[in-house]
This record gives sequence, C-alpha cells and structure tokens, in this order.
Amino acid sequence: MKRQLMTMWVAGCMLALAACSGKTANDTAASSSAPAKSATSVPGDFGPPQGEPIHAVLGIPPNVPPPIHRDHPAKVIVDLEVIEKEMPISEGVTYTYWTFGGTVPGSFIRVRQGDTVEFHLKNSPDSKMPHNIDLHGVTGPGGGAASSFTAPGHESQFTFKALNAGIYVYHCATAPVGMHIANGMYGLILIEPPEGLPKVDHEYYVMQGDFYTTGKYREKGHQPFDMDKAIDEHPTYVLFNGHEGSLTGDHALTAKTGETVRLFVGNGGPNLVSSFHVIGEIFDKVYFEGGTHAQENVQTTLIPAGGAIMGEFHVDVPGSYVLVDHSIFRAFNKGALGILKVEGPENKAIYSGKEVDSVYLGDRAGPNLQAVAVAAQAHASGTLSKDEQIAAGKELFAGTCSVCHQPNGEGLEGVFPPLAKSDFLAKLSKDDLISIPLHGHTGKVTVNGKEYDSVMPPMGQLTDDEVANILTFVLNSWGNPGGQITKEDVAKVRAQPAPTPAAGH
Ligand code: HEC
Ligand SMILES: [Cu+2]
Repeated sequence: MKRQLMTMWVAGCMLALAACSGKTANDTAASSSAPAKSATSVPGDFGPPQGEPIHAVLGIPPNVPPPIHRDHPAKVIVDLEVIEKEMPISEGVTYTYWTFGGTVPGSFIRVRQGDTVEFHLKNSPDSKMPHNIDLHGVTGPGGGAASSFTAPGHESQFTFKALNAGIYVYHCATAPVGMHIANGMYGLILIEPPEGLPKVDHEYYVMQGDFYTTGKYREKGHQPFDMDKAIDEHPTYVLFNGHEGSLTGDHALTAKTGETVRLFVGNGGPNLVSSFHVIGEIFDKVYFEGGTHAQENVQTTLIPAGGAIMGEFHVDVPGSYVLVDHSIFRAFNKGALGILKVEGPENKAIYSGKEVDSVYLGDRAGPNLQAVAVAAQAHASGTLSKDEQIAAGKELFAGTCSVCHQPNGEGLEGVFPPLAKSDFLAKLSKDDLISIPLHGHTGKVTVNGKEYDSVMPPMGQLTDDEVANILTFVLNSWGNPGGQITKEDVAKVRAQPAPTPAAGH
C-alpha cells in the first residue's frame, strides 16, 4: 500500500515539478502532532525520529545484519572506520587494500526507510590517504561525499534521512576516485521498506569488483596497483568479496534443501559491469537495479558498476551452486567465482544428481587451494620440498590438466592420452617433458599401444614453479617413474625456442 502511495506521489511530483522543489524541507509541525506514518510533503519521510538513538549493527561480508522489525522511524548512528591494510588477493599474492571497516566490500549497513542516519566516518591514524563516502542511498549533494572528507586520524559526521527504499552502493569519492574504488572502497546500504522484506532462511552479501595489479593473474608476491591497466580497463582480477577464494572451500555460502536464499549483490566496479549468474539456479525474483519492482524467473542479471540487485531463489537439490560473472573468462581466469554449498537429501524427481564441482571448478573446488598456498609460501622462503611440490602440483593438476587427462590421469580413450603409467611420458627427457605444458603438443603419439593424433594447447599462463609442481606431481603419481622438476629447469626450457611439431615427439 505504502509503495503505491509513494509511486502516486512520485508521479504527481513529475507532473507538478514546482511543487516538489523543496524536497528536503520537513513539515515538522504537521508530523509531530500526527501519527508516525502520516504522509508529509516528502516521500519516505515518516516524520521525526522516535525513541532513543540506535547504533547500527554492521554486517561483515558475506553476512548481512538482521532484519529491522521497527514500526517507526528512528535515529540510527552508523560508525564506520576506513582502514588501509595489506591482505592476500590470491594465494601467495598480497595487495594493499583501502577498506570501509577492514573488509572488501565494506561493512553492510541496514536501516529503515524514513530513518535519520547520523553517519560517523573515521579515518584510521595509520592511513596514508584522506577518504570520504558517497552513499547512493542519500538525497543530497555528493551523497555525503562533500560532508565527509576525512584526513588520517580524523572523524567526520553528517546526517541524512533515508527517503528511498532499496539496495544501494556506497563508495569512496576522493580523488583519484577510480583508484580509491579499485582498492576496495565500496559496500552496500540496504534501506528497508517500512513493512520490511519477505522472510527468507538466508541472506548473504556479495560484491563484485575489478582489480589491477602490475603483475599478472596469480603472480606471487606483493602486487602494487597498476594505474595504466585501470585506465585501459584491463583488470588482472575480477573478484567477489575482494579476494580470490573468499566464497569457496571453507568460505562457501551455505543452505539446506528446501530453504530460501536472498542475495544482496553489488558491483563496486570501478570499470566492469557484471553478468551475474548462479550456475544451477534460477532467481525466483530479481529486484533489478536495486529498485522496487521484481522480475521473475531470471537466469542472469546485469549489475552495472555502482549498482546492486536483490535476488531471491529457493534451493531444492543438494550440491554446489557456482556464483559467476558470466563474462566467463572472468570467472575461470580472473577469479570471479563463489560457491553456495547446499546440503540435504537428493530430489531425483527434480535432478538426477551428479556433482558439478570437478567439471566446472577444477582447482577452485578444493579446500582453499591450501597446498598451493603452502607451496607459494615455501617458494617465497626458498624451502620447497619435493612433497610440498607434489601437494601443490596435485591441486594445480586438478585445475589445469584434469579436464582433459582426467582427475585420475587415465585420459579418455581415443581423445586424450593417459598420463597414468604412460610409457610415452616415461621415455621423455626432462626438457621434452617440460616443453609439453609450455608449448603444447601436436602430431601423432602412441601411448601404451594406442595412437593419438590430436592437439594439446600450450599452457603458457602457468608460471615456472606451477609447471614444476604439476610435473613433479605427475611423475610421482599413478605408477609413473618418479623424479623432480625444479622451477629453474622450467625457466631454462622456457628460454629456448619452441620445438616444431616435426621434431618427432
Ligand atoms: C585441452 C586438453 C588438454 C589439457 C588441458 C592438457 N592436455 Fe596434455 N595432452 C592433450 C592431448 C590431446 C595430448 C596428445 C597430443 C597429440 O596428439 O600430439 C596430450 C598429451 C600430453 C602428454 C604426452 C602424452 C602422454 O600421455 O604422456 C603429456 C605428458 C601431457 N599431455 C601432459 C599434460 C599436463 C601436465 C597438462 C596440464 C598442465 C596437460 N597435459 C593438459 C590434451 C590436453
Ligand atoms: Cu578513499
């Protein structure tokens, strides 16, 4: 009902613009004597705040603060601190993030339409940069940015009335704006309609962002921000919740069969728009662009940079549902991938059942790529043992080679040759073996008495230590002859010219 009233009001406003010019004027005389929900001259303004001020409970991603059950507008105090800090962006890769509240995305803010929000923005004394905040849910110049410029060690305060219900992005708007956003300075604020949102079993907070590092994807070590790549809109990473793996393995979102899930999904950008999709699910409802109307039965929804959606679905069948940006190279080659793990009994009438993990995810399905992380650390400190190489190689094999050669190394007859007990592999020199992942392989090969005449594409994206670890794993698995390949061995072969197919492998 209220929404209809509002819609009518907005329509009336458009017809008679002049009558609406005093948008921030508050008819306090009328509202103080009238009941809480009486209409005032401004839509979404349900009168002055009532009761004691409330301190907002903030949600740490992927968690959302609890629903608001109030039936009146209140004064809500939001305390948010900007913290600049180094965190892993991927395994063995660190990045200096600028954050709202210590996380990327920033703390989730939840208020009720009509609330008066007293916003306190602190900037940690350890910060090097000034910051501010532009909340898209604010009616007022700069969305608060003009009033919230805050130097390191300082605090700013401004107050706004949350007039419009919806899910809104907030972000830093200090120059250079693009850089502040690229470093992780964005989050979501939910302005609940007075009647609240329909009850669901789970609410989760997910936000996409694109990141620009001087090194390439998964290149180890500390990676500084790359302004040129950002200007060219060539992200190194496209991520959900700021870090590769923040929604996979032990950090996957969870639900049980028969439950309902609401995702608040934002896109901080700074550059890319998201084609957000949950593999294996259909949204019952998407409040596209974060607005009031829902589209039903949606597969993929577009989330603009600086925009958000609210998506609802129910889960019937157990298994892993994969959150992706369906600009799909971003998912599998830049990190834009998360998992909703659903547990419960099978429902064969709806789906026959078979795990999607290994098919779609490869190494990303594993528990946080732990072995790779260990290897990366060991590599950095120069203490990589053969066993650590094998453990890391196993995870990498699952993500890179197993799609063709199969997780058990048996291959697929007539299509992909086996690596398990491969007599061909056993006879290769070290250099020729290393050359296969680096340069690929074409032409006839006979493996264990069967002929293959196909093409293996080069895997040039793998780093020297990744190739070394994969091959050491392969050599020490499935009855193969054993041995060890070091990253120096790989570097040597990479420096040589690629062999021609006629070279006779
Ligand atoms: C896209 C599919 C595909 C992927 C991914 C792939 N290979 Fe291959 N691989 C092939 C094909 C096809 C051949 C045979 C090529 C030919 O006929 O010349 C082959 C051949 C080989 C051989 C020699 C033949 C044998 O069975 O011993 C080795 C060793 C090998 N691959 C290792 C790897 C490793 C290690 C990886 C991961 C870094 C990998 N491959 C990823 C398709 C693939
Ligand atoms: Cu900033």
